[in-house]
Amino acid sequence: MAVISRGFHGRRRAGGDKLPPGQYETRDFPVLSAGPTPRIDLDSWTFTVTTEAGAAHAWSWREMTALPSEQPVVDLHCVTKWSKFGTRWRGVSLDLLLADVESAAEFALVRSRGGYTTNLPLEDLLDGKAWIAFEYEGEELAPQHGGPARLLVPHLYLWKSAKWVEGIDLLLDDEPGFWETAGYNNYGDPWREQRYQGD
Ligand SMILES: Nc1nc2c(c(=O)[nH]1)N[C@H]1C(S)=C(S)[C@@H](COP(=O)(O)O)O[C@H]1N2
Ligand SMILES: [Mo]
Repeated sequence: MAVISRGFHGRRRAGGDKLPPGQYETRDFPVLSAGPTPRIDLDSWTFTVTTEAGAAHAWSWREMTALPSEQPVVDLHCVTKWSKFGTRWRGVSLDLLLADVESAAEFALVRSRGGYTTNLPLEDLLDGKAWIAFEYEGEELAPQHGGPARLLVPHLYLWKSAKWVEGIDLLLDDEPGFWETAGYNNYGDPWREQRYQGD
């Protein structure tokens, strides 16, 4: 028997297929920070990947910005329910940064200036899904949005996109970060509406 599900095909939410459940579209770019915006000096800026064996791989600002970069255009989804479509960034892919890093880790803990942390499975940083981003809409990334550089991992809720990123620890065992310790979901997939623990 052929079943045609008219209801399913006929219904489209406002925002079309780009809006995850429970979200609304905004044109603004709200600022959400758990603390003050740090002032970061580019001459002393470093980004460090540390493996589970303690090996450190570090890039200066000059080294980072001299690497081949990409210009991802992505939708952002914040757990406070706003989504912003079609944002354009420039950044270096984590695939490139992790290519020569020897590790058996399955988890990552991202660290920012000021003590903010967030965790995610290492595979969520790979395969073109994450960048160290330092430009937004053709301009240097503004301090309140994480400048000089932030993690950009847009397929997860935006709290995973750590602003003022300083490094990533590669871990054999998962370690919850700032919001994950405070009751937010450990993974944070907007399409499965994983806002809080237990979602
Ligand atoms: N270092 C740091 N990164 C952070 C935060 C923070 O407080 N500190 N807030 C997170 C949260 S909850 C969100 S929603 C986004 C907000 O990014 P925006 O301020 O650029 O919109 O940054 C995330 N990254
Ligand atoms: Mo957030």
